[in-house]
Amino acid sequence: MVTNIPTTPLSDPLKTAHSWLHTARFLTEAPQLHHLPDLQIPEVAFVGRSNAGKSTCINTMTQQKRLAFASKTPGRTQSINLFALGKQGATDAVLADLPGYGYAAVPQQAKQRWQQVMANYLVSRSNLRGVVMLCDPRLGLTELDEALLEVIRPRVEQGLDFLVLLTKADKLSRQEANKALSIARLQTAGGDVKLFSALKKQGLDEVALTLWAWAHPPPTRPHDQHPLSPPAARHHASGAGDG
Ligand SMILES: Nc1nc2c(ncn2[C@@H]2O[C@H](COP(=O)(O)OP(=O)(O)OP(=O)(O)O)[C@@H](O)[C@H]2O)c(=O)[nH]1
Ligand SMILES: [Mg+2]
Repeated sequence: MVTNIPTTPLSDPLKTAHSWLHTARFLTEAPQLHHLPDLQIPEVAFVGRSNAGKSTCINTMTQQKRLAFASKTPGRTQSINLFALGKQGATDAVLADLPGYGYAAVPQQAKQRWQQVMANYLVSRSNLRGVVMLCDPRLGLTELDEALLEVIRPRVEQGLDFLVLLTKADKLSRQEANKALSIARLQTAGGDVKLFSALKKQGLDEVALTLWAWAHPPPTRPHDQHPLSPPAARHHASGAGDG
């Protein structure tokens, strides 16, 4: 008997993306940059002001209540937390939850130190493939967000993927949401800006598809100078000097 052609979940890009995100598990916590493991797989960083909803967004996308530490108290996330993605132990990407910036109660010195750590991370993390900036639309993109945009601009020009999520969209009317979208698009010079609500489960499909695509770029891209392309001269002939 001929069996039916299976419609496997994996044939549906949306299901593939969501089920991939649901594999997330804690990988490591790095209080400083030198504690970060040297990874060769794509990394996507979640950045934004304190309390913007970064940890909540990660928990929502991975469908896990307490993977990342979310809290009403700003400044809850104090280290870079990495979460591994990929089925059956085959890790093929990581999500990085970063501490937020701009929290008023943090002493000035600690603020500046962290801003420096984050800038260094964004500039130097070699496997960084994409950045999701989360922003509370009731505050809009602040000076610190704009400073961060400046830090990553050169890498975005070289192919780093970038997305702005206006979080807590459940708190906005449709008119307010449209206005916030327009302003953020202007501030990011036509960047990709989307609405997101963990509460109302708004924007989850778009974010899942985006993250999946970032972590799984097609094998042949037109400009092969992508930052994650393996250097051509990586495997030089060894044995020089052998006689
Ligand atoms: N209404 C609503 N509240 C949200 C949403 N997302 C996050 N929050 C709330 O916002 C607060 C901060 O969320 P977090 O996810 O801890 O924010 P964070 O950006 O990780 O904060 P830091 O770790 O301090 O940088 C919490 O009280 C969340 O419940 C949302 O989509 N809607
Ligand atoms: Mg957090």
